[in-house]
Amino acid sequence: MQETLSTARAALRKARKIVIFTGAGTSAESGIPTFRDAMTGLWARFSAEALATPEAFARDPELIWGWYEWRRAKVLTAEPNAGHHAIADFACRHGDVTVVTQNVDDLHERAGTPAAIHLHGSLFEPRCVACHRAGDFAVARPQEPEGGRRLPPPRCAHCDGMLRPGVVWFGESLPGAAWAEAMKATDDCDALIVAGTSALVYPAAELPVRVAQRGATVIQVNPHATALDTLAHFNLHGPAGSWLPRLLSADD
Ligand code: BJW
Ligand code: ZN
Repeated sequence: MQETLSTARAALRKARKIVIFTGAGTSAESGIPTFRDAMTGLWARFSAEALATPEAFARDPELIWGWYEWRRAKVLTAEPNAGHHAIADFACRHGDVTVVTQNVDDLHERAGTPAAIHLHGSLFEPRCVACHRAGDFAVARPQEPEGGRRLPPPRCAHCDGMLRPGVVWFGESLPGAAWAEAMKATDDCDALIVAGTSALVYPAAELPVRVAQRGATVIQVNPHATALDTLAHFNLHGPAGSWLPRLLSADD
């Protein structure tokens, strides 16, 4: 693995434009469960795929709002880990790095990454289902019961419509500007680092595939096998909090 690391670092040194593409595994060491981790408490009998849909919210808004408030509370009390910090330091040091994330938390920003592109929205930007204006959380809610609870969504200050989480659910389009920017950066880059994603969800999972298909370098960081293993030039098998600092450090 040491040799893989050295060769991957050498490839990065040669790259002018770099994209770092992250998924839920990047925040796992901050104590945020990944999307496909088994759920507990009120949500134990559901899969996340079944809850992250417009249909689930329409059917039972209190269940879905409660799930997102429980997750927002977890993020509010979490701290960025060594992987987030390594990415932020590298992005600030290097001339041309674009960070693209599928994560709905704000841990890249809190680690100091200047402008992460969020493909799947944010836990912190609710909006009105009726007039689509940005809304406010009724309460800061840093604490939620461990098992979670049902919660009624707050109402829009403008039209009294129901607020929904500002995330991208299955069957919904990705935010156009974020997707265009992510595609442009990946189509232009010399190397892409993909960390902590199962690469199962499209269209986001297309990004590393496009880079590999045109022959640019793909470096993957993940403790488990993914669909990208055969496609990546370098596979660093292990946690992002250990590998990213070693991959991205300034030391020779
Ligand atoms: C560690 C670690 C450590 C652990 N260190 N690593 C083409 C083919 C097939 C299907 C489709 C297709 N195109 C579109 C679709 C449908 C669908 C889709 O992709 N379905 C798949 C499940 C098959 N896509 C969509 O619906 C998208 N919209 C769309 O395409 O619009 C156009 C359209 C409209 C209508 C019809 C057709 C097309 C929207 C996708 C939105 C995804 N949103 C979610 C939820 C966000 C809100 C929320 O969080 O609740 O985004 S789904 C969920 O998955 C979330 C994540 O961002 C995303 C990716 O998950 P991620 O990050 O990879 O997490 P995990 O948990 O899967 O993996 C964690 C990884 O970390 C693992 O590999 C671990 O090993 C690793 N790990 N510890 C490093 N310490
Ligand atoms: Zn409204």
